[in-house]
Amino acid sequence: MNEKEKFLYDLQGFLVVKNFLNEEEVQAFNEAFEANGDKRGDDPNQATGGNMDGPVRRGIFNGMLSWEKPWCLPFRDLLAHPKNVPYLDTLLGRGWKMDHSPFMLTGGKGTEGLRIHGATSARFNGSAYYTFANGMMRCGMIVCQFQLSDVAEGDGGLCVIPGSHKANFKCPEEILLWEDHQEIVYNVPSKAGDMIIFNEATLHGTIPWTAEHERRSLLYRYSPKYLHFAGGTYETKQPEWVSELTEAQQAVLEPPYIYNRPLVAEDGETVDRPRSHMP
Ligand SMILES: O=C(O)CCC(=O)C(=O)O
Repeated sequence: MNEKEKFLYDLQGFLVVKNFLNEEEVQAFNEAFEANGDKRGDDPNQATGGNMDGPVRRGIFNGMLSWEKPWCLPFRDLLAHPKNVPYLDTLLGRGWKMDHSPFMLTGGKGTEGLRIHGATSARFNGSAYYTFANGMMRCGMIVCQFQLSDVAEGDGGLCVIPGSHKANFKCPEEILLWEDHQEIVYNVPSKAGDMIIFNEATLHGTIPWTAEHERRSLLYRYSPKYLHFAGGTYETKQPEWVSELTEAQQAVLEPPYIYNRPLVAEDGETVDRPRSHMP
């Protein structure tokens, strides 16, 4: 993570990494979703009023890490992608983990949005937070959103309120519902292959989708080694198929703990096993 990226993430509470995935990787994900179209469900999270409402439910895919081979493979390869290791090390410290099962948000024109949410700094939140101390950024859960189709500003999809990870006051309801001060809400433009990293403390949500083409955003959420945000997956034990993964991928699915933890190395394939618990 270079100095410009650190400046932008610290300032805004999110960062766009252009061309994170190459064309072949984007194609592999899109092919996997097309081959498994029958697994699409309705997102249990629904819009709750204001300008986030829309006539169509958001579509969601999940469980991709255990899809039949070869469809699960690109998703497994993304767990400890070597290009992502420096971002995760810098934002979470060494020893980060998958928070819960990755999912893909999708939907065509008319798909509803989702109310803006996020912890901010208005009160101490031990699971979704942003701190800077001793020259280091540290975050609670963060979201890596990989775009599999293009998003122009105004198309809808992910929106953020830049800088709100440091906000000290409660966000007014009418802003959360995108009814008032729309000018502070940024619908992040991005291309297929880009990665947007944002902090769960940054106010964020979904603007209803207006483009003719389908939204396709793949979300991986990571937490520091001592934390698990969302219950239900990879919280207390490894999945049955863990032996099919590389050492690094296995380390990413370890439950939260610190002592004797394998730490993903820069190559994204191997792990370091430091003797100290304070690497
Ligand atoms: O990308 C989006 O539509 C918003 C995702 C979201 O709200 C979340 O990850 O908590």
